[in-house]
Amino acid sequence: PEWQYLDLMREIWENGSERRDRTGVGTRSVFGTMLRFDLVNGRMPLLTTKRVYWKTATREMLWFLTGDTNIRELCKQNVQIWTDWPLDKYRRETGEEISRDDFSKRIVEEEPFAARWGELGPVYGKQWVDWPTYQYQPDGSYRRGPGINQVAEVVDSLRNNPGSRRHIIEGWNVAQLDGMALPPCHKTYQFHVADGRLNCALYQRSCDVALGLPFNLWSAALLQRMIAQQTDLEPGEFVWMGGDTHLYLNHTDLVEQQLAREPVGKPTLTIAREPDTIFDYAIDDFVVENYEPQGALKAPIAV
Ligand code: THF
Repeated sequence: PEWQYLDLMREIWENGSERRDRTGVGTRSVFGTMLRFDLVNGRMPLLTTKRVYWKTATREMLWFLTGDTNIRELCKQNVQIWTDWPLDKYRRETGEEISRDDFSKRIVEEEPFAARWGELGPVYGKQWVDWPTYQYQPDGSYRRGPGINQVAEVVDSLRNNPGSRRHIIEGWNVAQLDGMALPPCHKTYQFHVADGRLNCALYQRSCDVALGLPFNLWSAALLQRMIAQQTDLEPGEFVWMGGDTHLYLNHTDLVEQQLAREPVGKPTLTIAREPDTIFDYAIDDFVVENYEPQGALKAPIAV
């Protein structure tokens, strides 16, 4: 299964179209791609050709499920994968040359600073568990209605109506895109029940194959595993679909080193306990075994 990832990486590097992108770094890109993984026997799409910080990705997923959109709780756990966006904004608006470590420290130690500078806008977590609604009044005005918890609703619909073709969690709230630090990349999750197994498809509109995709694959399969546990289904297939699937031109070293490696071993995930709801998981519930990856490969993130 990991070969699919390496083949995709090679295909983009060798045959992708060079495009200028939002970040100005430049990419090689292929449009419309698919990877499939079978999650039987605890198997997970966790790459072994480099070390993937699956705990970091797991903390991020648990943070999404709380509905939080401020980086403070991530920074407290020393998860810095979202810090660069608020940091960039802070530097642009204040002109101050603060380091990432110092910025993260202020976010953790100073609540008002976090409130002012740590907010990402209505990104994933907000849309997933509190999608805003509007109730239109007879005079054409509207009031805010109660938010929709899409995650809870999907767990319910999987339990009560497994044959439905509408088990969807959507991040792309058109009306709120301009308030988000970054519009959602992994934007649509669809779940599907067949033969007692829970399948999941993820559509990702834009994918940083070298830095983002290893995290995205792990995280989506993790969500699938948690939902399968909550609905008493066996984990089935995980299907990943990419729109603009790209490699940044400054990731050459990572790509060349990773393509020279071969997958080793079959890592598995066990969930140590069954929490009461999908919102009650904790980091220590997740046990990864047989994970002996090759060394980490560092590359700069495009902001
Ligand atoms: N923007 C870009 N350009 N790439 C992305 O992958 C990406 N994301 C999220 C939002 N915007 C993105 C953020 N997720 C890392 C991993 C995932 C991220 C952001 C950064 C990263 O730097 N990973 C390093 C270090 C990890 C660590 O030290 O913990 C790595 O080696 O994997 C994709 O959704």
